[in-house]
Amino acid sequence: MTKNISLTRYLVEQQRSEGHIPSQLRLLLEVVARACKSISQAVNKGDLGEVMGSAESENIQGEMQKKLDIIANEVLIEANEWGGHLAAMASEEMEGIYVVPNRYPQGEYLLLFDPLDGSSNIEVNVSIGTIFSVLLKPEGAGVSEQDFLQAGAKQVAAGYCVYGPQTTLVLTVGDGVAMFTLDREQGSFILTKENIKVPEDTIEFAINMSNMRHWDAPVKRYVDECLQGTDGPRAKDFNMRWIASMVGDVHRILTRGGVFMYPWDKREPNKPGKLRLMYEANPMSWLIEQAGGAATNGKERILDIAPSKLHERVSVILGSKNEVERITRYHHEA
Ligand code: AHM
Ligand code: MG
Repeated sequence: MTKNISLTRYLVEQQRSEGHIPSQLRLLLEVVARACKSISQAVNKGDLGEVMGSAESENIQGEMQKKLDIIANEVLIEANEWGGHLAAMASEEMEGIYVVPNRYPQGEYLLLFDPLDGSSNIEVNVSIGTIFSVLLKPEGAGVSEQDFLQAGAKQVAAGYCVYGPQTTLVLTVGDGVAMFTLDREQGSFILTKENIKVPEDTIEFAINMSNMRHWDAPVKRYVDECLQGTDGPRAKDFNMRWIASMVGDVHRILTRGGVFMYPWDKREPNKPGKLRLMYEANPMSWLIEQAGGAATNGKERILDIAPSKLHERVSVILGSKNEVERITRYHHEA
């Protein structure tokens, strides 16, 4: 374990010696981390606070919102709107972009987030999290939704905070992946792992098996071969996990390897997938790539996809490199 290096110190060092982050980006990341601390507090209260249950409203994706989805969204907006580091924000929970109000100075960054990912897990006390992605606003006056439509490869910072048995913030600014654990006594995130590497091989896969009959042939082939274990072409037994919180599944993969899939399926053939490109797939894909893994939609690197709308969906296959490459090959062979 690294010795008591706070997130603040880590970011200052990244700024000073590595030159990865300008001061405005450092401020932005500190503010996001502070917001995650507040969200963690709210999540922790559970039934003791006024935070549980449905908000009786739907988001733009037609999904029912939980009270905590809305609380987390508000915490992130309120924390970030006044600092002068942002031009605008976009969220899974808001239809359009949120432009920083005129009463505050406008910065040069754009922040996207899924304020509370995996919210079906709130009531059952299973890990949930906040996912975020940071882009630079293209030059020019004003800010519009069009400014957000940049490929994931353009991200300047990305991360998530998982609210589980521990609250852990995981971050990349393009110089590898670092993990920070929230020390509740100190009230700060402390660096606990650096230079995270996802093993290239794995015997663990994560997919919602109940959708099997709806999958495409390449995904069926891959999972079927895993299930055959030592009797099949892979000649080894596989293990399966599905947390139903992408943050939880990705966190496991960054910790011990594995492959995560939420592929396109026939339930809604017109949608490319369930997960959203800009604030779920892109930040997670960059973290995974920064840790030596890979991320595709089956055919194309996720980070290369040019988005055409803010809430665009995408098929996601990410994790240990050799498995992701195998699944991609199955897609090309099909
Ligand atoms: P959410 O952002 O509305 O919470 O949905 C995203 C979540 C992911 O975290 C998770 O991987 C997936 O949806 C689980 O979906 P399912 O319930 O279909 O297994
Ligand atoms: Mg989500």
